[in-house]
Amino acid sequence: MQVRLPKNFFMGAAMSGPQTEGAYKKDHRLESFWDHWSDLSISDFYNKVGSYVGNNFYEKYEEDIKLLKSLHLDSFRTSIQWTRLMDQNQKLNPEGATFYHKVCACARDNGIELFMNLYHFDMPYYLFARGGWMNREVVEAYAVYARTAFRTFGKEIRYWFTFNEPIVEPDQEYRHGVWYPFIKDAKMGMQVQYHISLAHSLAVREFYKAKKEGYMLPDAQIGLINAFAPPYTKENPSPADLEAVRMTDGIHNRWWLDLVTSGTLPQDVLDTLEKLGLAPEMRPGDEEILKCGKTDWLGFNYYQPNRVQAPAAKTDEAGYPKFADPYIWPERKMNVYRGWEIYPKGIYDFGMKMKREYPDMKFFISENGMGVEHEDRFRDESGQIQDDYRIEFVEDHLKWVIKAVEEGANCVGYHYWGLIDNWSWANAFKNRYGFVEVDLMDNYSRKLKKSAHWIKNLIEQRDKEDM
Ligand code: IFM
Repeated sequence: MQVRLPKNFFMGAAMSGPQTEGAYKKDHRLESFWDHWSDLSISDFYNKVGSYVGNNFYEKYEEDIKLLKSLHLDSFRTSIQWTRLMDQNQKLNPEGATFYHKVCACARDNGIELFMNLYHFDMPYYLFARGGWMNREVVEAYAVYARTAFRTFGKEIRYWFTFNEPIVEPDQEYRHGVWYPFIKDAKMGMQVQYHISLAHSLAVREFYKAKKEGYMLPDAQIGLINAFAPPYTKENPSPADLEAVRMTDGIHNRWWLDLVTSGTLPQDVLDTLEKLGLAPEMRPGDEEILKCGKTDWLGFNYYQPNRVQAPAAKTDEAGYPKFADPYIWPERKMNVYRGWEIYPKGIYDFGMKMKREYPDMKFFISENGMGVEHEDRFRDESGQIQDDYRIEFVEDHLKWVIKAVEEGANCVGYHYWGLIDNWSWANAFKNRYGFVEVDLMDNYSRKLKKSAHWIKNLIEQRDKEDM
């Protein structure tokens, strides 16, 4: 298979506000969940680098957007930080708004299509202190924030997203307890997941309202982005292995896919949760809210497949029912730095699933990338990082994306994560993902890696053929 990019296909890159902006105290920005955790226990972060730094996008956004353009990328996703745009009385913070207006203007002037996400795991701390996603008031507060964002930037941004990877906070903060506040409570995890689903739906309702009232561009679109890790099991699965697949797929994928395509949650999953005493608390009228959750399109973040098998024990260490154990595929190839399996065909399998089961929903690959530790050792004499492994990774994935498109998947683009090395939560700057290096010892200066030239040539080649 040769990489020949489809025509009329977004080729861009993704990053996020909390991972790039830095300037954490500028514009009267509020304290975020991450700032609070960093203050509380900086040793939880790789090399004690907390949430404050980003990659200095706040100062360098013009340089970065020009960089995108110079690499022939046509689109760029980032996120508004709730903490920067709003004050603690849930009113617009004009200083924060000015920053995002400048980013929008810069993208427009450089011909870059901005994909704007509203939430990337970055809750204002004062709301987290009130219970975070466990609290219905926070769901309401998110709707106010979304409404404010749509009405403030509606004429400047065409492509909007409510959440990035809404599965991550229920998992990391409440089910697996690996992020602050380190809770391991399956029931809370489901409640948080449910409340995020309501928050998404209320935001979509606000989007269409704002559109109807003329605040948005006439062709504005709204979507949701999730890490839809395709589920796999053993070659000759037992009924119990298949049951593990059903619930893993149900909670991680179908939950969100049903929400954005039909405004419902998968009944078989809700039934199982009910039987096990894990069902979220739902209020009268919620069904109507969820019905508003249908979107125009979908972002598919793909890094790794989810291989599962029947759990060895019925309950986990906290006594909660267990749906699955990991299954180690004997042939797996790993990204050892991140501990994630590399399986490019997963991207194609998901594309085919979308074609079969959700044929009316268009989607794009909203994240795909390779984080590598100590990239310095791959520097050549000229000082450039020779990241051939990244080129191979992207090439292998793009081949499967193209195959899916050729076989009828409604996939309209590919965004690499992340264009420029950025801060990655508890891992901080441990694993570098960028096509562009950030030198932390030299005022966050940017330097192209080998892969930046490669992607530029690939897109240039397609654009030349188009002429
Ligand atoms: O850095 C993250 C991003 O915030 C969400 N998707 C996965 C990336 C790489 O770990």
